[in-house]
Amino acid sequence: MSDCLFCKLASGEIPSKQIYSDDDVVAFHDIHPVAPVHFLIVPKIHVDSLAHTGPEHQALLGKMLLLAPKLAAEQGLKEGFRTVINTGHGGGQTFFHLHVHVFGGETMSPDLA
Ligand code: DGP
Repeated sequence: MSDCLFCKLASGEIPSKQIYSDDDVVAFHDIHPVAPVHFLIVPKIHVDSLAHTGPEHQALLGKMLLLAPKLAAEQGLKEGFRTVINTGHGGGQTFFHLHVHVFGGETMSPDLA
């Protein structure tokens, strides 16, 4: 996906404030944070969205979710954090490369909206 912004962010072709990288996954701070700490966990392979995953992505999805509490703790989110995966236009997704939002640093409303 040569024209995918998140592929370029994940490969480092476009710079970001990166906090984690391994062979499969990268995490970097969101450019438009909605909380004092807001980062994204992104696969290095291109997958459009959560709705485009299948059994072949089980290990990757597990790795992404297991990274959320680890990186949240490293970012100082001692009191908790929120994870969001926007999926599709109806789910508020604006960049069609799978990513997990992790944010916190202030008391979050229990409301999902
Ligand atoms: P979503 O709506 O779930 O597709 O979220 C996309 C997020 O991506 C949005 O919160 C802003 C973030 N974002 C967009 N462009 C960039 C960028 O160039 N760098 C970084 N770090 N984040 C970006």
